Amino acid sequence: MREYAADWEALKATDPEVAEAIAGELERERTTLRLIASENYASPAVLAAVGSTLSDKYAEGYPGRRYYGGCRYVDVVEQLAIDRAKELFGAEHANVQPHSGATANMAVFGAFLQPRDPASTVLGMKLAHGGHLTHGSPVNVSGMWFNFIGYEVDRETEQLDMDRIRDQALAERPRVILAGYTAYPRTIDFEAFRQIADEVGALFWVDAAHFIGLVAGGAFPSPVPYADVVTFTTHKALRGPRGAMILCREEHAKAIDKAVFPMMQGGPIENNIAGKAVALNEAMTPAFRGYAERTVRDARALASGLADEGLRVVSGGTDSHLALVDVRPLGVDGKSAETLCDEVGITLNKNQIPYDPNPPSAPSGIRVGTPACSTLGMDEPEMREVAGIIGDVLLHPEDAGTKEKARAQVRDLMQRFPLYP
Ligand code: DSN
Repeated sequence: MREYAADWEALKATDPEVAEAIAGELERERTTLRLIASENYASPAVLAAVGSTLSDKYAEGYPGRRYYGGCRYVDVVEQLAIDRAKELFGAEHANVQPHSGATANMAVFGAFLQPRDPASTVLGMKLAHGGHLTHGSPVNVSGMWFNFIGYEVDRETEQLDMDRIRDQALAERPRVILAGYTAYPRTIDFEAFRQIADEVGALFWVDAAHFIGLVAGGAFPSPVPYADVVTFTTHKALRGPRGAMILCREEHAKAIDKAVFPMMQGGPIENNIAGKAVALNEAMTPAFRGYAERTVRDARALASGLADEGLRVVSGGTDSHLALVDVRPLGVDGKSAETLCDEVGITLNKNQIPYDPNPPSAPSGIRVGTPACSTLGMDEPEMREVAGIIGDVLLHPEDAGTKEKARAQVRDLMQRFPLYP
């Protein structure tokens, strides 16, 4: 039998317009520096699984319990993903079907909360302090249908204050306490959260999307021993395909599985699940541990380099893959910093900082992350170089010569650390 997966020549011949856009994106990725904390580069093996013929198969249900015939091989793949997730993270149960972080989080609501029920309260971090859209934002179903109460970081340290969170939990008696953020650079005391949850009789949920890859590589504390349920995307620091997973204690397994399918989703995307299985296998290797450690080392080097350039690093540093940086000391706001960096080939996010006096459209900060740079093999010297480029560009926003030099430096850096064969 002849084996077969994604075929670039077939795409080019059949649909040159789509092929051209994909080629353009690859060229963009090869010539610009990726500092978006939630982005990465999946391996060729992960991409091959995603581009495979498993895309053609319906498989509603779970391995061994499907609503479709012909599931022999997708069962193998999905069971491999489940077993590897359980082994890698030491979890009692894994559901690998969520299409995205948002649907994984929806499944948690479906499993444990009732819509429009005042008693179904969730205590989570405010979006403006580093939370996420699906953690109770009024424009998202989480905030429209469920009763979220927000905690904040401490105004002085810009870090979590577990005593204040405990006081809030004692006062509000939430059903669920949520930790895990999109713009919080420090470690999270999962044990302290567990104790608070036990004290008030709440479930403890961690949205680990940003840092689960670091957990896999042993470079960040694991929430799994402490949390009832852990949700995460697979395409960020974990470096898998676009998608998500849920880990939980055995006692919640049935409720979570039912909430994913049939409550929130229909057919699982088995080619993406194959990509998740491949990524989990890669995450078990010593090379992945090296990458995870380098990611944190790089983030620390980048943060301290940016501080040397005169920027203010929120909370004074980082323990993870990202840093939140107040750009106002250089006389710019986050929006113009994002645009200026984009002009020289560095992609990053504008971001609000805690207690930001400025609106989300023109916030005071930027968020920088190192997973993609670390995947390419960049280390501390390169991060200092990058900090210097950013500092130069933000200090001389009108200077065409500075920008031209910065663009050349970025291209040179990307040539030294080439992306994809
Ligand atoms: N959009 C992601 C991020 O950039 O942090 C979170 O889902």
